[in-house]
Amino acid sequence: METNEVDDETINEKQRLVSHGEDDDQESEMSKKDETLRSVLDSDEKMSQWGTIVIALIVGFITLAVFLFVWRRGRVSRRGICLVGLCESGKTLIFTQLVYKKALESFTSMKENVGMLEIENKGALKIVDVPGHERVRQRFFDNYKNTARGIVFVLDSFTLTKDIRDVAEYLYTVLSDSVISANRPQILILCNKQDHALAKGPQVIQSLLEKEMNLLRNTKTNQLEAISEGGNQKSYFLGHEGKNFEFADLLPLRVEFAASSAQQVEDLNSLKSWLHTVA
Ligand SMILES: Nc1nc2c(ncn2[C@@H]2O[C@H](COP(=O)(O)OP(=O)(O)OP(=O)(O)O)[C@@H](O)[C@H]2O)c(=O)[nH]1
Ligand SMILES: [Mg+2]
Repeated sequence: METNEVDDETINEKQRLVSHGEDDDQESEMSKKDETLRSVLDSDEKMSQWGTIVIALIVGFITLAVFLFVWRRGRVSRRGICLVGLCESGKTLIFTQLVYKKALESFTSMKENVGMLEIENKGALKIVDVPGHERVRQRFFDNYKNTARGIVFVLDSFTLTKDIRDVAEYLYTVLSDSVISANRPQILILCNKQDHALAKGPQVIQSLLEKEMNLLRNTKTNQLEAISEGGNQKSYFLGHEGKNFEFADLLPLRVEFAASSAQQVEDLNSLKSWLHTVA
């Protein structure tokens, strides 16, 4: 009798152990399934993150491509070179030397001259001689400034000391023009009439102009402050505040200086090499 009871207990214990073992198996299977599900979900999440990154990259790339296309088209379509400067500085003589390859005597221009100049390996540039007369120069400049790839500001290196105020005024107007600030054509200040014995050289002219532009900037800022407190004086301000005016501070607008004499075509070589880099 006793032996039978012990046997029953042993069997029960065995059955309990077996069923416990089955529970463990089921649990571990469940946790395995959980893990698999989690890893599937994780990989789905990673995939969707990658998808977002790839889409963002594609959108960024397309935006950049469109921007570059529009920018390049704008630059390529701008093939104009505007010759500006006071009356008698020599713009028309420079124009005839470049376009017609000869020196033609001219009178004060009241309208623009336009001609094409082929630049080796770079295509043609449209040269525009803008009259210097005060009454008409702004109108003609406005007509051509949008297409300007470069601006040549011509000055008479002999009469500069006498005309410095007028030269600086006109130069200031050109450099602070909103279209010029936006398109940033290359600027060359051409110190013409170097054949004159008393002509000043480009370095002296640069420092004289910087001093004059500095005075002019102070006058303009004071005038604007008097007119409107906190008005749009920013658009007239050239260079860095709290520092004397320097052409180098106009960057990214690049302003260079060169010397020339328009009577002989070979004395226009510095202008020609500048045109070659700009084209
Ligand atoms: N000695 C000398 N004379 C020059 C030089 N460049 C121009 N001239 C003379 O200066 C005078 C004026 O030249 P223009 O080319 O007509 O001047 P501009 O800048 O077109 O003047 P506007 O049409 O009034 O704006 C002419 O008699 C030219 O022959 C130069 O480099 N040296
Ligand atoms: Mg002229």
